[in-house]
Amino acid sequence: GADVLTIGEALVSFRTDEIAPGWRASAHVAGAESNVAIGLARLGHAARWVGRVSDDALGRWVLATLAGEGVDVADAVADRRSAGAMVLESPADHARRATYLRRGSAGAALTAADVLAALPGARRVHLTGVTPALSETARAAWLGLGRAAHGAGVPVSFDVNHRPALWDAAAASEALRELVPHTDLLIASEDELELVATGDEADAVASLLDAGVGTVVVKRGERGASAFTASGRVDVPAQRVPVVDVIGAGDALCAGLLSGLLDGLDLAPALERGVAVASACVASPGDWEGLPTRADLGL
Ligand code: CKP
Ligand code: MG
Repeated sequence: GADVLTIGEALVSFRTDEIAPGWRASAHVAGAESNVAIGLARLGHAARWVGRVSDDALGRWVLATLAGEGVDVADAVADRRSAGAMVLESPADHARRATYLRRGSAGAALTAADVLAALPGARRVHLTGVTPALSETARAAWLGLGRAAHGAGVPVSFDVNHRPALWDAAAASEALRELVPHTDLLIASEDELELVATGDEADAVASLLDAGVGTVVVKRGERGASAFTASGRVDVPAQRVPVVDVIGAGDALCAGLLSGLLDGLDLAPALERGVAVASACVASPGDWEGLPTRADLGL
């Protein structure tokens, strides 16, 4: 069985300096959940990714790339719709300079039946807030898998990953809060907390813990990350690295954190591994290309 099952849309990402007359781009595979799966595979874990990919050369290239990184894609579904894509100008500035071409894509056609079939045997499930923004069926797949996993005692991690280009904050908040009762480990950046809970950071974290979330991780960018549980708090500073490309850093943190938990580490050293993997991601170009192996981390 898989150590981690994750679901979502893998995108064709076109990177370019600037969309200007005569622009050229290079094509990469992207997608928050597939980034996490690659990060886990590089750290030696069995990662299974399920999503719909276009039934054409692009979809086959996406699957071959993930499989080449050691991700189990046997349960991925081919769909006659087009591949989802994004065009990224100047990678250091993801939030403002990503243009999505993913409405009605193959990835957005994901269904609950696609993903529930992959759950048996999984040790953990990892979900992000990108998937429910894609379509009603993807939202049902996301919530249905979280509910089924949590109900079966399989720990669910949830990276809030708000994408303002896909939906507005009110719609996102309503949908994202539905997964909270089924979440064991919630990961949010400081500015994403308000989407899933009310009040300042302390109040928001307390209400999430009250709602049954076992661990809340707050990401603070170059100031590191904190993890909160009923029994206390740990703070891990970021490593000082040259900032080459911050895209994928959140996914990298999730991969390292989940890796540590799968290895049986306590929360503090697991979060330290998450921050180390995120630092390696930030210091190298690409959403996941620079993610470290165990040897790179000295493990
Ligand atoms: O939050 P992160 O920077 O770790 O996520 C990056 C990914 O899936 C990136 O690969 C992109 O394709 C996306 O987030 C997205 O849908 O924006
Ligand atoms: Mg993120």
